[in-house]
Amino acid sequence: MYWQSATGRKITLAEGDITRVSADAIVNAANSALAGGGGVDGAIHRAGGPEIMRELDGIRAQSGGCAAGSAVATRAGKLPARHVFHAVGPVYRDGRHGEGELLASCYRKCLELAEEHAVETISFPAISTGVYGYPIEEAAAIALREVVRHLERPDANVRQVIFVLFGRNAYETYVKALTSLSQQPAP
Ligand code: AR6
Repeated sequence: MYWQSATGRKITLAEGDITRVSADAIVNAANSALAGGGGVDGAIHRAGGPEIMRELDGIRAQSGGCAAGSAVATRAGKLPARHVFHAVGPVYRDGRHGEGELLASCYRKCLELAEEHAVETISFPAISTGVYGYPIEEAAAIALREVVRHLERPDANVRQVIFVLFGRNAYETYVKALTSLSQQPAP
């Protein structure tokens, strides 16, 4: 399933493992210590090899880590990509602690990094919807809103965003969110 902007830029939804999908940049759902972990973070480090963690060690030594709502870039090791953008999503409490703004900010920061690195294709997992507990329906709406906004910018270099969703339920949730977004009249 996909969506296309008036300028021909695309959002694609895919079900699967993000480490198997080629893109100029792959987004990771990291933690603020940039220390690696389970979920998509574990899969990215396993598939990408130790080079990625070595680079993160350098970033950590310089700046101590990465705040929630932000992201840092490394090379991609053995992954089918040039860059990994390690985004730190919010831990979901009850939705009244700024979680929505922090999650939106993750997507904006990754898209900013994409523009800085002349990225044309970028893949995202559903940041914060695993261990961090963000309800996936709400997270999908935020992710799609931020990406559509970016792709509608006349000066955007990014031309394709791929959401790689882990499991049927996540995929179908995104399909619903994208369908309802496509049915809304243009602002
Ligand atoms: N490809 C695509 N999506 C995946 C994959 C994969 N290989 N594996 C899991 N997902 P999570 P978070 C989905 O927990 O909630 C880590 O330990 C998963 O089903 O990976 O942001 C970090 O180090 C879910 O929909 O990330 C942090 O400490 C989504 O990716 C913490 O977890 C995100 O789930 C971050 O938690």
